Amino acid sequence: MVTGGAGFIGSNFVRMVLDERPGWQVNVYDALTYAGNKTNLDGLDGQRFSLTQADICDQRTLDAAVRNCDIVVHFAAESHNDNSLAFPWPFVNTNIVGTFRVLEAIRRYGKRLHHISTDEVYGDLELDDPTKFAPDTAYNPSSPYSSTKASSDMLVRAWIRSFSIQATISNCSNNYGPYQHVEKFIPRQITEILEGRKPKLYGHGKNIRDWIHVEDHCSGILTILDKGRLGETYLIGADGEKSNQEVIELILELMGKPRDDFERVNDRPGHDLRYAINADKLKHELGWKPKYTDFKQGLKTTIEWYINNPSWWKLQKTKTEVKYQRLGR
Ligand code: NAD
Ligand code: TDX
Repeated sequence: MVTGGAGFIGSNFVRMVLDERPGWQVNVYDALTYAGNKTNLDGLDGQRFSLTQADICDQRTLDAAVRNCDIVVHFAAESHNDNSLAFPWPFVNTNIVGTFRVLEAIRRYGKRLHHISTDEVYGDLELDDPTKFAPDTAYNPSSPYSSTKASSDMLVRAWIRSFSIQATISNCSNNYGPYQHVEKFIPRQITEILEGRKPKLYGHGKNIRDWIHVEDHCSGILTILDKGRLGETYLIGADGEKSNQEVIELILELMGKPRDDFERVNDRPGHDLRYAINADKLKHELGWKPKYTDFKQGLKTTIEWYINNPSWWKLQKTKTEVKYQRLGR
């Protein structure tokens, strides 16, 4: 069972599972919020795939779905920092209360859980800090989004210790690739250019994110499901640190525009400066390694996906830019 399986990473994960695990059945459990899209799951094998459209906060429906599965991979979340600054409540509700509901269902029916989290729970690093986030780094979240994800991780840890549920956690860095909502940095810039506008860089643009292709995140999760030790936390990252300005310049170059053809817009309040992941535990203990080590190439194929799929993003684009206009970003 994959909660949030109609979203960006969840739908990529479902596709990978159905391709690579011929004996597995997948039930996507997703409320189809503004971020979930049924068409992300178009064309999947109807014999091995089903969709339950429901909220993780609805304990009855959730219990019925969990009772019928072996493993829950829990992606469902409110996932966008800018939204969390404008309207924090859905983040508290889905990310904290919703994860509590998932944990109670897991406890009741004795199932295995893998909880999907983020590197943002660790706060941010200075640009010149030689250390990276590791599994023993102290939690220090900054935004309503990251603090609710940190809270959800704490609940999972407590349920592991107090109730001996069978669970693992992964904290991954910034993903990019096909099917990412256009509210997020990379698809927003690609689609701004495709609509004849300039990319939008927040503040000074020196902020660093540690980019990983979504398929590498998904293969990391599968590795943890196959070989991960119960009760453990694994960090997933592919050594992809780039400043936001560098990424915008690369997108412009790949789309045949001058590298300085972008605008600077208002900064995000409380904007984290830098994230960086040390994924040694996953690499050395479980033998995982990323496939997409050439960021420029991964970005090129991502740009091609957005060029080839305007009907997928046009409607969400209009709504998203109305939201950004209100925020002055
Ligand atoms: P997304 O916003 O694209 O998808 C979230 C999905 O969850 C959507 O399909 C939505 O309909 C569903 N959902 C939201 N609230 C729900 C609810 N109450 N009940 C049921 N379904 C609900 O998000 P994403 O980028 O695919 O992120 C997935 C997970 O990965 C999240 O937990 C996020 O914190 C984590 N993560 C994301 C990144 C990243 O770079 N995008 C990096 C690390 C970790
Ligand atoms: O238009 C923009 N211009 C800009 O400069 C947008 C949308 C963003 N930015 C900056 C803000 C960040 O420094 O780009 C960086 C990346 O922004 P987002 O795509 O919003 O990602 P981030 O806030 O880093 O969080 C992401 O990574 C960790 C995901 O959205 C989270 O779900 C994940 O947990």
